Amino acid sequence: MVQQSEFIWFDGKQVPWAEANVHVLTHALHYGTGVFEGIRAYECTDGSSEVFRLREHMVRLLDSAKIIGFKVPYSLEELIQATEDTLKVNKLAGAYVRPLVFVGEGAMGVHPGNNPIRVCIATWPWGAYLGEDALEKGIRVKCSSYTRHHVNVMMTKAKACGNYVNSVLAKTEAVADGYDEGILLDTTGHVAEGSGENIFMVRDGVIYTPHISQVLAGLTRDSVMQLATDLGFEVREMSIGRDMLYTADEVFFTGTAAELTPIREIDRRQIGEGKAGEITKTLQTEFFKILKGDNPDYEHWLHRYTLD
Ligand code: PPE
Repeated sequence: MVQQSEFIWFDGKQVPWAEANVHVLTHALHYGTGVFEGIRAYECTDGSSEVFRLREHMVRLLDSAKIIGFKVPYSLEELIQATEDTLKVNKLAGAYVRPLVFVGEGAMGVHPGNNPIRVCIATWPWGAYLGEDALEKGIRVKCSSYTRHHVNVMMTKAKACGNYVNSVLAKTEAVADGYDEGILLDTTGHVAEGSGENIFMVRDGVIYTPHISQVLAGLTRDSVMQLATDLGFEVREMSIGRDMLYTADEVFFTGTAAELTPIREIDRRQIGEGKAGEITKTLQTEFFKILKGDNPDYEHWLHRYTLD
């Protein structure tokens, strides 16, 4: 069960958690007509808090809406302010933040017509996405029997609700088969991403990740690529076959929810030494320092706030 907080920002107001409800004929419930974000806020070492890359997440939310064709009734600045206000009213020093823009009730039928565009921002405490041990010991994953979206079937750059049925299929299959997560291959058979994560591999000290053409442009992916480059690692984007993952020295997932999670086994093959690799651990340590506000070089990624 999600750990409830007191208020959810809904269409411009702070609404008590239990009252943030919609009608069953909400368009988005029927046709997946919504876009969302996943953002995390962290409590920093100095006692303040920060929302990680809040502005970029909200830009991506507005971009997702633009791709699907929704006009969001709030500005970028209003969404940023609403997020900070919601964290504060809920007295959350650290949290997961879930903004959702969706087509509300009105007309039925595929055409969204003049149905209202509704916006909410929920915040709640959320621990390690793939289990407590995952960040330390790594997880077991399988290549999914489901294929990731073709770029002209679903809009892969939009974090659209409907797109996630594909993720749900991959995740439930992986869990039912005894794995922690699934890796989806793209329509050419190359590695795309996890059900809710981007993927990286390390070979001979070089870090590789699939091109962003068919995957979500993850902000954690972008952050880790910049961090790794700054640390002196070579980072390359390229097409990756699943066989290349099998023989990689290290493989890891990145995502707001998953943070930086090592992968220790893929399709019953041990990856590297079957535990978090050295480069993965270095990146994890340095990334968490940034998230905790301990690396001033990346202060521009942090939206700081304090609870009164
Ligand atoms: N790919 C997919 C398909 C994806 O859903 C996410 C985030 C990423 C990559 C990584 O993107 P970023 O968070 O910007 O680094 N998935 C969100 C939702 C997870 C969920 O179960 O809900 C998240 O991590 O918040």
